[in-house]
Amino acid sequence: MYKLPDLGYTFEALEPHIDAKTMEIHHDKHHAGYVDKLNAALEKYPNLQTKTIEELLNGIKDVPEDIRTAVQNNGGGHHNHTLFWESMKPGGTKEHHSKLADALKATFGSLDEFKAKMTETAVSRFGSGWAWLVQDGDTLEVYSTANQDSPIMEGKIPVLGLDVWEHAYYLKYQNRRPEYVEAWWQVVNWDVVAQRLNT
Ligand code: MN3
Repeated sequence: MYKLPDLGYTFEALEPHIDAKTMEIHHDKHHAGYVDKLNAALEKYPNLQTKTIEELLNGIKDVPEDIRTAVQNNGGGHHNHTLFWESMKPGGTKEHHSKLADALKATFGSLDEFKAKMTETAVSRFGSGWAWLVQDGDTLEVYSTANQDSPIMEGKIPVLGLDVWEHAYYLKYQNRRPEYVEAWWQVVNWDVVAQRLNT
């Protein structure tokens, strides 16, 4: 059984950048729904229930066909959102990690250029999906996935993910996705991003 993780902070903790009502619905309804549907899909496959969520997503092609789409959508949704909550912190943290800064500079030119690329990727994602910073072997890459597809399904390691489904911002920002993305940068927990890069 997969479990809905706690946020680690209160619903209103990310105000004014991300509003409390959005956080409450996003965590308690959307994320909880992915977890419930994932568990329901795995009910008749006990051997899959003991896998970590990463193992499950990494082996998505081996998941029985009758539940593969359900696992892709809801398993992806579970992992993506868990990573998303952990990637934010009230007030954000400073980007002072030298190894992370060096890696971003080597790949994108500078931290600002990385942010611009991630922002552009998030804003231009058509419809529902995610913008990602991923590690693929020795290289870093920014790209996006549709729906709840996880980079893990493609053998990539998600380092930072930004949810650009409308449910992530519509109550406060309506159609103004660029404003939401700009606000989100204010609450990024770079400590966690740096840790992911090191593993
Ligand atoms: Mn979401």
